[in-house]
Amino acid sequence: MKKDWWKEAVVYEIYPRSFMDSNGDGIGDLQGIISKLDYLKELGVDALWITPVYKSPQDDNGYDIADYMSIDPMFGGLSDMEELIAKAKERGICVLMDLVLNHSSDEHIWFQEAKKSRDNRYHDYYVWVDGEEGHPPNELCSCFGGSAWEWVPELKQYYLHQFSVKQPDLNWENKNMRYEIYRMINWWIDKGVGGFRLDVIDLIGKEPLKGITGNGPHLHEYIREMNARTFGGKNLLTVGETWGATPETAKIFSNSDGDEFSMVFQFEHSLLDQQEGKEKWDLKPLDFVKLKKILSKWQTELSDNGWNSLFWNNHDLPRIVSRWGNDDTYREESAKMLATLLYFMKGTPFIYQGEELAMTNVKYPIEEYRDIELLNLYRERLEKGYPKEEIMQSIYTKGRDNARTPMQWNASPNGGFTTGTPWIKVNPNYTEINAEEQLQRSGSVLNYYKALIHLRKQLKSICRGDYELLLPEHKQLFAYVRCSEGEKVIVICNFTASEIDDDWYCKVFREEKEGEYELLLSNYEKGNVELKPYEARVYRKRTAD
Ligand code: TEU
Ligand code: CA
Repeated sequence: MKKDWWKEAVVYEIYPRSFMDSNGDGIGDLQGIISKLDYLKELGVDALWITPVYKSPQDDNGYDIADYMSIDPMFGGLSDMEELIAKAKERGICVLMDLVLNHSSDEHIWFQEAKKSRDNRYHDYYVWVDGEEGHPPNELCSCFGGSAWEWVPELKQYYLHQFSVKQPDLNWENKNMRYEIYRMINWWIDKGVGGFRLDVIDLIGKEPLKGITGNGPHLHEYIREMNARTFGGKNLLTVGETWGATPETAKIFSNSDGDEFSMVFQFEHSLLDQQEGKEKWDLKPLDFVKLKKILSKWQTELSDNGWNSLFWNNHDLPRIVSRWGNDDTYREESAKMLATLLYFMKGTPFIYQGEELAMTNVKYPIEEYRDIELLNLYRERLEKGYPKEEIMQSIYTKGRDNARTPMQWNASPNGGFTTGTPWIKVNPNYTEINAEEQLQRSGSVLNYYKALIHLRKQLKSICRGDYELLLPEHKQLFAYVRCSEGEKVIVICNFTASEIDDDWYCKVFREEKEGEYELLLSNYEKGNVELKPYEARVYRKRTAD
C-alpha cells in the first residue's frame, strides 16, 4: 500500500446489526456484509469501518465488549471475519476494526475477576474508590444518565463507568492491562486488518477524582506507547474518536511524525445545533455562517500539520439530510449538496451506511426505539416532568436510532434487509428510498456519490491543495477554492431552499469569467445564473493546454 494511502481514501462506516441480515434472525451479520462487497466496490470506497462485532451482552449494541479476540455468534464467527477481510482485500478494500479501550463489558472475564476481591490480580484493571453506600466519590455523571459511580457492597467500593453501568471504565494507569490491550491489537493486525477506529480514546487518560475525563495528563503518553507497541509504522489507518478535540490537540493526535493516530473525529461542527453547556437534546437552530467558519478553521489549522476526517454522519448522529438538509421537497438535491460541500475539502471522507441513499430520520412511538441512551433520556426526563411531546421531539431530532434503522436495499418487505423480524423497525419510506431503485436511476443520490468519489480522486488539488473560503458572511452560499500545482477548483453550494440570485457569481468568480471554468459536477441538470434550492456545483479552471 502507498505510504499514507488513507489521505486519498474514502471510508464507509458499517453498523453491522443494521446493514444486511444473511440468516433471517433480524440482525445484520458478517455474511451479510460479504454479500454486499460488490455494491461497496462499485460505490468506490477504499476501507470499511466495522463497528464492534466482538462477544458482547449488547447493553450498548456491542460497545460493551466481553471478549476482544472473538466474534459474537449473532454476527457469525472468526472465520466469517477472516473471510470478510480476505474478500474485501480481493476488491482492494481494507477492513478497520473498532477498538473500545476506555471501558469493557462488566461480563468481560477481567471484570468478573476484578469484582471478586480487592486483591484479585484484575481488580486494578478498573477504577475503584473506597466509600460509603449512597455517597459516590463525586458528582461525575454517566453519558447515559445518572451517576458515573456504581456501588459494590461486597467490596465497599464504587467503580467508575462513564457510560452504562455495564461498561466499567478500564484503568490505563495499570501497565499489565495496557499490555494485554496491545497484545490484542497486534492479534488483529496479524489478521490483516487495515486499521482501527478508537472509541472515545481521549477519555483513557481520565483522573476522575480530580474531575478529569477527557484529555488527561497522561493521555498522549498512553497513545504513544500504544502506537509504538502496535500499529506504529505499519501504514495502517487509525482514527481516534475525540469529542473534545480542538485544532491544537488534533495536530498532536494526528501529527505528521505518525507517533499517535492518522487522524481524529472532531465534533465541533456537530455541536452547533446544541445549546451551549446543555445536553445534546437541548436544541437550537443551526448558525450557517458559524458552520462555514468552523469547517474552514479546521481546514486551515490542519493544512500543514495533522489531518482531517470529514463526516456528517455516524451511528450516533441523526441523518444529515434530515438534520441540516431537507428531507421532503428537496431530499435528493440537499443530500447531494451536503456531500459536495464536505467531500471536496481536504481530509478523509467517512460515509455512513445509507447516507449514499439519502436515508432519513424516523419518528417512531417510544416502544419502537432500542438505544440505551435515548431510552434512559426518555425515562429520566419524564421523571423530571418534561412534557412527553418535547422529549419525543428531542428523540426525533437527535436520537441515535435515527442512524440505526436498517439499510434499505430494495422495496421488498423490510427493505430487503431481512427475511425475518428486524431488531428495530425499518423506516417505512424504504419503498421509495432504496439502493435497488437508485442503482438504476442515473440522477439518484447513489449515482451522484459514485461520481463524486470518482471525481475527488481525479483532482490532485482535493487531496493536497490549499483551501480558501469565499464570501464568509454570505447567509446562503458555502463557496470555497481548492488550489494546487496549477489546478484550481471552485465548489459552490446553496445551503438553503431559496434561490440565490444576488450576483453571487461575480462575487465568486470576481474578475474571472465562468467561461474560463468547466463544470465538473452538479446536482441539477442545467445551471442558470441564479442558484436553485440546494444547488451545488464543482468547477475547474480550464488550463492553457
Ligand atoms: O460514542 C461516544 C459518545 O460520547 C457518544 O455516544 C455520545 O454520548 C452521544 O451519543 C453522541 O450524540 C462512542 C460510540 O460511538 C457510541 O456508540 C458508544 O455508545 C459510546 O462511545 C460508548 O462506547
Ligand atoms: Ca443475522
